[in-house]
Amino acid sequence: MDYLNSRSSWLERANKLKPQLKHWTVSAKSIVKCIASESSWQKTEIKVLDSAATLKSKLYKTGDCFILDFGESLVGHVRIKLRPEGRNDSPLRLRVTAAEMPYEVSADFNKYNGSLSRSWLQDEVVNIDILPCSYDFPRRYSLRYLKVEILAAAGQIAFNEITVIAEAAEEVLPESPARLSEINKKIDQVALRTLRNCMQDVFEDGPKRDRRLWLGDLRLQAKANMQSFCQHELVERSILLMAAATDDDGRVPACIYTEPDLRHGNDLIDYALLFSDVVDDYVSATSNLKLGKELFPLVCRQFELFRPNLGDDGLVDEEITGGFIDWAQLNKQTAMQGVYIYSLKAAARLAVRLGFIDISDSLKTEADKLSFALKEHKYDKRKKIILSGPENEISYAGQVWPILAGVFPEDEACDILNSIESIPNAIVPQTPYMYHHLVEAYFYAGMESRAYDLIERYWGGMIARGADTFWEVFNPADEFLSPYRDALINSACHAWSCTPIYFFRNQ
Ligand code: RAM
Repeated sequence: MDYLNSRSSWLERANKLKPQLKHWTVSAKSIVKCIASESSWQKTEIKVLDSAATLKSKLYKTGDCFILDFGESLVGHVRIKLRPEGRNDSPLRLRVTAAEMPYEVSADFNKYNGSLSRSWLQDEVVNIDILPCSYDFPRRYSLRYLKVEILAAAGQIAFNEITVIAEAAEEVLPESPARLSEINKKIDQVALRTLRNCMQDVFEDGPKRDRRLWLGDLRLQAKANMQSFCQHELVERSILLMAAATDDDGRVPACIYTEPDLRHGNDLIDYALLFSDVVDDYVSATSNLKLGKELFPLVCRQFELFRPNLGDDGLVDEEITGGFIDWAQLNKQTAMQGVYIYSLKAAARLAVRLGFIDISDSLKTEADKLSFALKEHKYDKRKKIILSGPENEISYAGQVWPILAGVFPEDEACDILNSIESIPNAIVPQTPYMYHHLVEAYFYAGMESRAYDLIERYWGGMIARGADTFWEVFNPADEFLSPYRDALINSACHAWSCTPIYFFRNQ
């Protein structure tokens, strides 16, 4: 396992590719208030009270509070310039709450009851000893709104200016293709902002949470980036970091921590398999065959680690665990079978690029064997539906992944995607990650107009509910849905939602 010895050199090279972040200053646009509204998303509506330019002439005292809207979702540091009016003999105590969503800015964080740490929520209490001053908050926030509460002041306080010093590896959003409809241009720009705000030292999954590199998110970000910002060095850095964090068994992590030192985070077997697709996309975009050759053994190692999950019948274990697929209660057998075949085929493509023809052939043979087994044992030919696990469960994920893996020809894939619509209890996608794959399956099956309809309905649906970056979780029928038991912790600028960029330019 030679590649284990390469880990330190991969890390060194990744460090050299650290991007110089761009910084720009954005002033608050309006002073707003939140009102409870049954007809608004998450029951919260934003009403504009005044232009933010009027802020410097307003005076605030202990107990006062105001909310600013920056007019756009940003990632960066908040800067507050303030001056005392009248008595100035004590420190000033403020609480600020940075929020991505209207609901977040109005909620009481003390009632937070989610499964992830409360510390992800973006509020802070600060004591400012000397006034007047310009104060930069040390923590980086992902925000559109900022609530400022004056907890204790000697006299009155005026805020001369409140700005965000925004930061990301890119600043300017590329233009949308001219041929797109107005709504698709809007979707594209929101998707570009989502991707831009996640492009930091690495491709983060979400700049509010988890603020780190996940392989499944990286795969989609890299596809979108390849068609838009073309920041290949950030992709290379992210791939090298993933490879450098491989454990002693040769397992590529599902996520990594880069600070204070590189650490291997969680493991997810589907993400590890999809490493082949990430590397293949990168090599195809950059022709960097040298890196492809270095990483190829690691790509193949993920398959070796996965193979104990296969039975003699060529099927993935029917109760397989350890894969992500989607945030849904789901039997993952056939989805994982699809991911495995898809990943083998990506590695076979990569092998051809690298000139490893024999290896490519044997990867394809394995993929064909598993495709045959799936069709033989888990496909209801009459109903045109793929069944998963001991209970023959039917889910979108269980159809979509085998379709993307090329197990079925285009017309049959189309039949399958039509059949599942008439099955009342089929398990539906829960996240933009799974919706991305459903859209891709529609394109594969030649169902272009269905693909565009879904983009317009789902991603356009977020815009209709106020989004200017796309969310981690979106189910129009369940506005407080959260994989973490409390929607306050959801991320509203989430990498895996940025892929309309890719569809609009790739199809
Ligand atoms: C969450 C994040 C991330 C995703 C993993 C599986 O922590 O949303 O984007 O890849 O789950």
